[in-house]
Amino acid sequence: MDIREYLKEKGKVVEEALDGYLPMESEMPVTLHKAMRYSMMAGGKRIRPILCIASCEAVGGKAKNAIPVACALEMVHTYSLIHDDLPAMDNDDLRRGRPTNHKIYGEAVAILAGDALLTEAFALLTDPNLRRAVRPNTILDVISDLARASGSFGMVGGQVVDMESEGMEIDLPTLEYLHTRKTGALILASIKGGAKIGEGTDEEIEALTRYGECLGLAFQIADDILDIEGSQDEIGKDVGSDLERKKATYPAILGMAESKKRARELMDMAIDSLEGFDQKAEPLREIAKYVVKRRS
Ligand code: GRG
Repeated sequence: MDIREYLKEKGKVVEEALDGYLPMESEMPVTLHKAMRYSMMAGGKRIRPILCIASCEAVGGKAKNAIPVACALEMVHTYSLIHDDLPAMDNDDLRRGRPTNHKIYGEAVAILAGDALLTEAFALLTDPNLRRAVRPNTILDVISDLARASGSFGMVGGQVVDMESEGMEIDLPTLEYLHTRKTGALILASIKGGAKIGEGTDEEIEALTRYGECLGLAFQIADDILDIEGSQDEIGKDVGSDLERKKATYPAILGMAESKKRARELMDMAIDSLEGFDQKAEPLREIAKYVVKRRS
């Protein structure tokens, strides 16, 4: 299969759905809604929503039912990027190839746009269409997973450990602890969310959890490598910012060659986890290869 074509096609489905779910720019409060749409509709790989849909389809579920969950995940992810770019955190000027949210709308609105996206993401998971199509307990389970993945035991917790590690020498277990939470938790929630909405069996969800854990870490290693080897055009943000901020990264701790080896090992382990799945899981296998070999 042509993974680039697949990502383009599913990305378009996600963007159309997001366009429908997000408040219109003309709706009051106009500035807030413009700021939310500015970052949401700025492109991005849409890898979390696509993983959610691919995982749902891998267990034989309907992609249509995964769409609200996929969009909620992208809203949580985009909120985290807006807040991560703020002067109080990474103080970045560029994101997704454009000026960061606070550069356009100011810090206060950027904070509130992030807050609103996080909140609206959970409102979206109570979407009436979703409630008609999927059992309420399954939806509650997905909401619980997303909340845990985003909160102090997940992404926000990982971000705090990351901030506290800046300029310090940390060991590999600490690095893996923070990345499993900062980046890995939401990626894992995307995959588990899709599998649950698709009514996967316990064994399937367990296998996909292993896939998600490996993929999340592989994604972060690839991101660390791209921060050094990518170009600004490819990654849509400034290059070398991790080094400049003395951030703990895989290349800094393991060296470049060993980091690339570790990413490939994790890719192989992710693909091996899908052994019991048929060709419906082919997109997930290809996404694992794409994540490690990507240039953007
Ligand atoms: C501020 C609560 C809070 C959390 C921040 C996700 C995050 C935690 C920070 C983002 C900074 C960063 C570079 C993290 C490393 C990996 C990562 C999440 C990269 C960005 O995700 P992509 O590559 O971005 O999927 P696109 O733009 O393609 O969606």
